Amino acid sequence: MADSAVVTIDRHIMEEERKYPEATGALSNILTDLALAAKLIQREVAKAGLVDILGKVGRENVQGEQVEKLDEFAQEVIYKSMDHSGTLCCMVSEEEEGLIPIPEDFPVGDYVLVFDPLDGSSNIDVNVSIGTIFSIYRKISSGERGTLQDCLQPGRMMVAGGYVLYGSSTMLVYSSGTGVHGFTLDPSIGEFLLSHKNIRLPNPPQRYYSVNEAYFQKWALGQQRMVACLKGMGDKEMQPFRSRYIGSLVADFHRTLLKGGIFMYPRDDNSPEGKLRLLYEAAPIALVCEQAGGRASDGERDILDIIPTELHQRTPLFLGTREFVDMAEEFLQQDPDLPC
Ligand code: AHM
Ligand code: MG
Repeated sequence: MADSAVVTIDRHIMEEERKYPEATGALSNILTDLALAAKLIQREVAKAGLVDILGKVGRENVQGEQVEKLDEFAQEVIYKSMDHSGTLCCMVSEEEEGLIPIPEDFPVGDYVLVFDPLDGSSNIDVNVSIGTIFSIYRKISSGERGTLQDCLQPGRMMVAGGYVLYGSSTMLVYSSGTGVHGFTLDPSIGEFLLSHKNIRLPNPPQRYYSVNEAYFQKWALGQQRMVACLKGMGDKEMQPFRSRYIGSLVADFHRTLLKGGIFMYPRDDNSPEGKLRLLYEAAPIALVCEQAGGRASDGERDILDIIPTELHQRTPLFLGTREFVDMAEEFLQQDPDLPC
């Protein structure tokens, strides 16, 4: 690929596919369809302040949370963009309780799409960045149509994963296991253009920590001790970190990817398993993080090694610069009374 060339996402996906002569083109089709869905969602997100699309629908999703209208729109757009291409055997979404079958009258394929159509939805009506998170797995069951077994695969089996960030610009960032590629939507031509080649977490990183400290009292002592130490309140001399927290995973991670630091959503007394969902949120972000040279852990093991047992399983999440995630694991495993 010539360095000076303007590379659209379609061209990039095609050029990636050519590296694998045995590729059928199905994965490329899925990524291309996802990019189209992202543009449709972006168009509505950008209009959110203009039209009467805001406000709650007045019912709860399977997580027991209020569903925003844009969530429903994003869910529908992704489903409709992906249901007919003959590349997927089923889908699962954070917004739906069970497996989403491909309609009987459409052909099926060998891949599973796992997605969170619009994450960080509490930020929609305050003009703060939100995102779509996706991952793609190969079907492993013998049947033609997907089963739960196809959806409950560890992140290490992921074929591709990534996210779309609806921020001051719209970006699509993904990895299919050969590095991380970032594309920015040029609204004047409606194309995602390759803007961030082979993204790596910076070294040296910014010393940023990102966590919702309102839950401090509900954390385990090791977690409390770690954050106190990051603020420079420990006994040892440690250059204090700075704090950044948006409350929108895609945006908090995207900053971590480009600047370095650590993002944490630990378990607490109210959420003993953490809040974030392993399949829809943690695993795809973990793939991008690892592929960019970072680490993603639940405090004890790599997120990508966890074998899910339930579609809506939650997990604690620590991710970002490798040495900071290692440090978090040490804090969580040490005697909380130790000085830092
Ligand atoms: P959602 O799936 O309901 O949008 O919730 C997920 C979001 C993440 O984007 C973010 O990291 C987290 O919830 C913020 O939670 P909190 O408000 O507890 O800090
Ligand atoms: Mg979510």
